[in-house]
Amino acid sequence: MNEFILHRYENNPIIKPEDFPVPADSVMNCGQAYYKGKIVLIVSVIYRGLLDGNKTGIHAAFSDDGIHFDIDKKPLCKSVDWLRNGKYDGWVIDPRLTQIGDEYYICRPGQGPLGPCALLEKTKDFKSVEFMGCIALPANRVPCIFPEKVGGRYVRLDRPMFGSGRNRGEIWISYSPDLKYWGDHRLLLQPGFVPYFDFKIGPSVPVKTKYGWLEIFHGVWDTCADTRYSLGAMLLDLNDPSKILGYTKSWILTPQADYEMMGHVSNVCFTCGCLVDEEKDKVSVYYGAADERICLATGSLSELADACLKGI
Ligand code: BMA
Repeated sequence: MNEFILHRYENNPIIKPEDFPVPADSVMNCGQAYYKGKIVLIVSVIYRGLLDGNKTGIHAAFSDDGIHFDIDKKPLCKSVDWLRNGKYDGWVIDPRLTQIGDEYYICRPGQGPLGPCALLEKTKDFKSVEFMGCIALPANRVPCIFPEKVGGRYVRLDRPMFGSGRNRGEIWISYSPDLKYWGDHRLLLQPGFVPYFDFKIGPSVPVKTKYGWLEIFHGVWDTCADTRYSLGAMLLDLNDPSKILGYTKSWILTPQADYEMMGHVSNVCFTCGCLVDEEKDKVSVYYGAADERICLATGSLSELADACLKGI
């Protein structure tokens, strides 16, 4: 059995609702990237009351040491009125952040009656975003775009989902010439395929490493009382990411600390990505704990890669 685990930062949580520069009820989760020598998180938050008429928003936060963050007061992303008839953007959460060159792409769910569609925005400076459109029909929760083209095409992982039954979401892979039109869809991973996530699984933004594309995913276990959100990992072939090189045989982080087991939604460890420092052999995961605060867990990249590969 895989015994690899991510190690919690001892002074977790690192961002709590009371740390927010505007009144916040819950700090849900965050996209993560390197930006001008700093770490940038784009943090989704449920406001206490409304901020300029919005219940949710996404704020950029910057740090030199990865622990102390300056959080922008003004939201980077908020609800966008992009449809002529009807509404698909009521709940601004779960941002997946991908750097491609000097541009940063943000993919987030546009919530509507049939479930979420996927909205794409981009920024260069984390001060404002350009809305690029809807890149997946409902119900599809948050495609995660790879940071570079593979074989001349953009690539993404996404999570089509269905309303009932045991399998309520699985990970697919697809390709695009321009980030807008996507096709060549293939199934990558189903919940039953990973023994510890029986209900639904979902991707985060893959990171290129010398071992392959590192993909941290979340999986949901449906207990008789509640659900439990844990993290697992897999490695995908660098030249053909539809090929799984291996995945962890058990979770690498599961709710065990008080701040993960109690909160807005209890028993949740949820991430939108991870950061890798190959020189330091380090993986850092900024994750949402119990949908209420941002925490940090780290581990050895080579040990995690080994844990994935042993799962073959
Ligand atoms: C998922 C997402 C996450 C959340 C998780 C647990 O569907 O909406 O934002 O952390 O549920 O509530």
